[in-house]
Amino acid sequence: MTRNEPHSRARAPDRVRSVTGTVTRVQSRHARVAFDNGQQTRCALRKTLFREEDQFTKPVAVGDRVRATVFGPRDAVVEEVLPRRGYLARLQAETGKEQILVANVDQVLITVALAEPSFRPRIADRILVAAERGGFDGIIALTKTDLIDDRGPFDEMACLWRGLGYHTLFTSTVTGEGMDELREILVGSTTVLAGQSGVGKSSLLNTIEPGLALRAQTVSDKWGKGRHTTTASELISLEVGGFVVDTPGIRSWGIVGLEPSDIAIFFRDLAPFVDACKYNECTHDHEPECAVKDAVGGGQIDERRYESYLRIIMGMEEED
Ligand SMILES: Nc1nc2c(ncn2[C@@H]2O[C@H](COP(=O)(O)OP(=O)(O)O)[C@@H](O)[C@H]2O)c(=O)[nH]1
Ligand SMILES: [Mg+2]
Ligand SMILES: [Zn+2]
Repeated sequence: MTRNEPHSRARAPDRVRSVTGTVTRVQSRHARVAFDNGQQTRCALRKTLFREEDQFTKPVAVGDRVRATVFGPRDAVVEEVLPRRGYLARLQAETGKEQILVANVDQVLITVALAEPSFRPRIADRILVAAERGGFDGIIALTKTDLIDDRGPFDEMACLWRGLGYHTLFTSTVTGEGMDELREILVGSTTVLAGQSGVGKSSLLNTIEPGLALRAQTVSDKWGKGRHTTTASELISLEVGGFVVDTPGIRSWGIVGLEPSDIAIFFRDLAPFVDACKYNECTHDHEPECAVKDAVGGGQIDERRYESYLRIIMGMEEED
């Protein structure tokens, strides 16, 4: 009988419970689980969870809902991963397997500064592709409103995104603008943070809950860069309920494995037109009889969004 076999602990069967919870961190043979009653415990992973033929690099991912058997205060085993609602993943080149960064993501909070660093709306459009592909909501926070005088041009962009159905809000940690709205957005959901460095992600988190940003730093940030090429992420629980995760790299991972002709269907405004193009593999760039280009010309698709789309496919061709 090995130390890890559960029947060696069967002496107190009245204390053995089956519980569900959310995985907040994954190690090679263990996972930290936030149980639904609020307790967090380091759990062993049942050996049967490890299957060679699996499409994923690990059997359990951050964000997974799991069922575990609890034998005692520090003694629990993850038995089963409950069905995933979708996930954010990258392809591991060496094995061809998917590395899940976060499972059961509800939304990505795309953070774009109005100034310092200068406004770069195309980054948001790019991350929105990842959200559409992953099946979760894209929310855009336009930060540092206290630094600008004329909000007109930014209001226009906000209207454009809102018109596509993306919740867009203005924030400032200096004036407090948008903070109540942001809190409501985060409560009870699993939110992935995305955006360039310096746009104010950490400041937003700390305004919501003091000290949160430090806890939400990625494991690789805390333990030194370069040690992990595969970045480990960690789910941070909010006092108000819900989780946040700060995962760098979503910008490029969102489009990994896609062909240029596959990108347009993840642009909500371009997608309705792609079937009407003459060529099946149309990239909506140089091809004749392209319904997407016609829609741009006819004003049904905003030129700024089309430009974002073109930048993405041009970047992809450069990477090949
Ligand atoms: N004026 C102003 N500065 C901000 C705001 N939010 C963040 N900053 C500043 O921007 C810099 C980068 O912020 P930080 O939260 O670390 O950005 P992160 O890299 O996205 O986490 C810091 O110097 C912050 O003080 C804001 O709303 N207004
Ligand atoms: Mg930060
Ligand atoms: Zn086309």
